[in-house]
Amino acid sequence: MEKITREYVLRCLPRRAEDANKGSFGTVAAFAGSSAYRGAAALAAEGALRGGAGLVFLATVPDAMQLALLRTPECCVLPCRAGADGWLCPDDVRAGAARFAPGKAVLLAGPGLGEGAGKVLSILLGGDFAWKGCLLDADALNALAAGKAGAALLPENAVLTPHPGEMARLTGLTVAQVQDDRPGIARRYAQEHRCILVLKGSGTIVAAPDGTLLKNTTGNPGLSRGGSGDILAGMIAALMAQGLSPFDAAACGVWLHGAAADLCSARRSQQAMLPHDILEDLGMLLAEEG
Ligand code: NPW
Ligand code: AMP
Ligand code: MG
Repeated sequence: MEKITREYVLRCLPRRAEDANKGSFGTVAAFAGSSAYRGAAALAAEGALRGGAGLVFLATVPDAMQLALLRTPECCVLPCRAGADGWLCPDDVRAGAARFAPGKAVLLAGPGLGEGAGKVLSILLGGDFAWKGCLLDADALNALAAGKAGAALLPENAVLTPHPGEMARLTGLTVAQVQDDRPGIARRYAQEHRCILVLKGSGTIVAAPDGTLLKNTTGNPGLSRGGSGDILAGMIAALMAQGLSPFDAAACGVWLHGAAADLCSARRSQQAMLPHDILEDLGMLLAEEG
């Protein structure tokens, strides 16, 4: 299996033309977070902003929105009440999605959505909206696995970013079985579901619908803490918004996320580094490589 190389990533990375404007770098529409998981919305939005998207819109409950805007006021708001059950209000999710012209925005859904993910996903993928691309993570994957997304159809070439626990839910296998044949399981799922499957963890695998596999070699156990995956989801969605193919965006996203984490651990230690710290290192990495 081939590895994701620095040269491949540098070849794919979007260039920012002198006469560019924010419209040149695409829009990410993130549906994330809940009162229980406020940080996940902020981290996904921040990952997308630092990943280079021209505009990042966030739909989340008010207390999570407050946190996201405190961290990154660059984030645009899709107002969303908390429903009676505490999760994102379905009517507001529909109204938020309706703001984007067909094919305009890359959809990012899942981080921190909790039990509300099924309803959210059935609206976002229910056929009323045409997304430029689609990235599903965390509870969006759990909802798919549990059949809670109703008749929602997985768009072709959607990017799915499960960790081994989520992959086990998607496939009905145990985590140990998933870990025992990571490449085979990732490839089979990508082929059967016509999606880009990113099986996270040490040596992340990126699988394409045609059976192509790539393995990542960057990253370290300093990433083994809550919030790392939420940032990765934002970074990959931002690369899709900037025009990379879903497969290239996934491969470049995992490589950059891991390479930034490697710089970060040298500066802060694997023990003390935090997921949002790596965005500082991502900036240094891109400044050097650019
Ligand atoms: P274990 O525990 O090792 O046996 P869940 P979650 C397994 C949000 N977050 N290798 C693990 O197995 C997310 O976005 C919000 C092997 C366990 O079974 C979600 O919405 C944060 N096994 C929600 O929380 C910060 C692995 O998976 C299971 C593995 C729940 O997401 C945190 C745990 O996964 C979080 O991002 C590996 N590499 N990785 C916030 N600040 O708002 C995982 N497993 O039950 O899906 O829980 O990933 O924490
Ligand atoms: P999540 O579990 O969704 O927060 O995602 C965790 C992120 O951290 C993924 O990008 C994983 O690939 C990465 N990660 C976690 N543990 C390790 C590890 N031991 N080595 C490399 N990357 C890791
Ligand atoms: Mg996660």
